[in-house]
Amino acid sequence: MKFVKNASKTAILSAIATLGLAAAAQAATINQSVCVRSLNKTMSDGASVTFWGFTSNCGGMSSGLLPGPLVEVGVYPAGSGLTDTLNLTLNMAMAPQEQAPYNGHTIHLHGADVATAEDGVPETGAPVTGDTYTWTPKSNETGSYMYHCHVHTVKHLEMGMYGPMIGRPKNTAGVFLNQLTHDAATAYNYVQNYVLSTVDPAYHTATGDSTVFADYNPKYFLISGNEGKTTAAPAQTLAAGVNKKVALRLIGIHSVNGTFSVKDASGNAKPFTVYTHDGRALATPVTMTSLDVSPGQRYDILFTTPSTTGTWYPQVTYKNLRDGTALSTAYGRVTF
Ligand SMILES: [Cu+2]
Repeated sequence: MKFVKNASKTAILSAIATLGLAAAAQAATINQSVCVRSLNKTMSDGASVTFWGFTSNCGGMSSGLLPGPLVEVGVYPAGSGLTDTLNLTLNMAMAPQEQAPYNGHTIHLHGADVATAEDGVPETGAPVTGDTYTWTPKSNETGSYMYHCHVHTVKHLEMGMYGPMIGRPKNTAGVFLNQLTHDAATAYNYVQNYVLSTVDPAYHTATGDSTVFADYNPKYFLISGNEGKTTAAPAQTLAAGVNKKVALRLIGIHSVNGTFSVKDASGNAKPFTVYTHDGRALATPVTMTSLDVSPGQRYDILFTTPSTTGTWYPQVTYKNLRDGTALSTAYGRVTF
């Protein structure tokens, strides 16, 4: 009897130790710092445009990134009681900035359900001299988000102050899943972020309340910071192989409209399935061949590459905000 009692005590202690270790591995706190640095980019016509980009490399001589570094936060299954916590810190040391009243920067976690104090909006009291922004995503916040500066947004967003932020499913052991949501049907072999943005070079030199900001005439049309003007020079590439599931996260930081499609080398549109919209799973996934992505919107889509080798071109046709006329198409490339 005594032996059994001792054994069970040992088992209980062992179980407690195991639980303690498991709990430590489950919920993560992600402490990530970014600062702001200039970068000069030579565009396809040879013109140089100055951007302000976020980077996690805050050394004095570093350059900003366009878009900023990926921020990924775990999202646990409903009912697990587990949450990851993101603490995203804006380090303002050596940041390029405008004169008052548009001095300083913030980070707005676009689409994330956060308290006003974490929202990075100066008009509702957010400091512009650096801060830490906290997001604890709920179980339904699987999908693509973005972070961006919310000071004089018309200028600072255009300057490149944005980056992708992902609410990515984790299992209860705290391991990231290669899925768009907690639905196993969203499993993928490959995933890429397609950050959509546009550039009106006049906005990059104008400051304050310049009348330049009264109109928007974009000249460059980007996917993840690159122009990708032709299928031969795509903005981003993926070597996927045949019969693979490819997920693309469409993150609309552009200031015009955009239509996304996936076409083969002959220009035939290929079907893809939309699983999430604006950082939430769709109740019913939708399969389509053309998807409009408006400024601020995000969609996560999946397609399966064919069983024979070839090339498809995921692409975005940017369109005039007022009348919908096509402005330019930016291409990606997936080989299989
Ligand atoms: Cu800013």
